[in-house]
Amino acid sequence: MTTDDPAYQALPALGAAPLWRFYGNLFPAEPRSRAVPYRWSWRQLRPHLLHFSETLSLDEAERRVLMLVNPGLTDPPATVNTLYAGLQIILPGETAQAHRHTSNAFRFVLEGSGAWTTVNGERVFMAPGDLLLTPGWQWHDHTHEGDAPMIWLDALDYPLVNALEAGFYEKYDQRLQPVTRADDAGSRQFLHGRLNPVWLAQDGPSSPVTRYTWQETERSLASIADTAHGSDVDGIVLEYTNPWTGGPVMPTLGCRIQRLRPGFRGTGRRHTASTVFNVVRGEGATIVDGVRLDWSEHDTFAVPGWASYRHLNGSSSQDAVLFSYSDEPVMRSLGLYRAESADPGA
Ligand code: GTQ
Repeated sequence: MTTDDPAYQALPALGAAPLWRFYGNLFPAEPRSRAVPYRWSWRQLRPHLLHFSETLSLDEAERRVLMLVNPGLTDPPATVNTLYAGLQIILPGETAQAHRHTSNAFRFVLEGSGAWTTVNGERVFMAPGDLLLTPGWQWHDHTHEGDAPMIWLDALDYPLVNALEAGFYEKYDQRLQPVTRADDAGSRQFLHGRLNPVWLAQDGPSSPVTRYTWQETERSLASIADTAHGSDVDGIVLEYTNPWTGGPVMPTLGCRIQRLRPGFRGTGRRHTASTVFNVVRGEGATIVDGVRLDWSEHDTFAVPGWASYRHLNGSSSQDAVLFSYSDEPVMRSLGLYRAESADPGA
């Protein structure tokens, strides 16, 4: 059969296609992410965030956010294949409209204090390093009553949810929802994640901890410092957990914090999960498929699925601390998680 066999031309109109011409792309020997390794510079992006905070009101924008768009994933915009990251800024005196969506979301606070997010009637307060959850379909609005701009990293799973054609969105009929629960109730009720309230029952697939405070996170990192070597790949790495299950904080998103000791040079690895990192402190580099991503405080960087990577702490005297989130829970629950040692080169 030759390539100009006229029978090929008849197929599209009949809603058919020859599998043998698509086979290699449909069943690749291994995943090839369209996402590329990339680093978003905090130092370069922050002035643009401040600019838009002065020129664009929150009546003109539902949220004032710069999306962190992977050069390989521009339409629809995403940061890695299944996940999104954005930098959000809110000024003192501002409020952001209450809404909800089926996408799971969280905030990781970078700068400022005095803001809170109200999530299903509970005010959840923010300080740098705090992780605040907004599980799917929970109403959320933001208010800032501090005295300087507040900036945080937003993460959502909308690339995945939209690919699954399960995206729903609804605006609340007032700008802000009423407060119906005690402030920070979710994090206070489950403070340790080891002493759980007996009168409550698991409600939904996500963690009931609305706020994982930096204070607790840092205490956990410090308390383990002289007891463990950690992983050769990731150093001392801790997973934020759902106290009901011990599993990830949300069904589509797992969050971690890791400390790379001074001079740390990680071994290489790859896994099917796609990961986004944010640098809490320190400086260093992550080599991803031969590309060197140099990072310093508050930078964000992307490690696509099945890309080989290794982390390097650039300092011989200071720790580096990285926050990260990935779609590992999705990969695991679907039986698609694979991981192996791999040398990223360079
Ligand atoms: O703050 O609710 O970056 O709904 C994207 C979508 C932030 C938010 C984003 C959102 C939000």
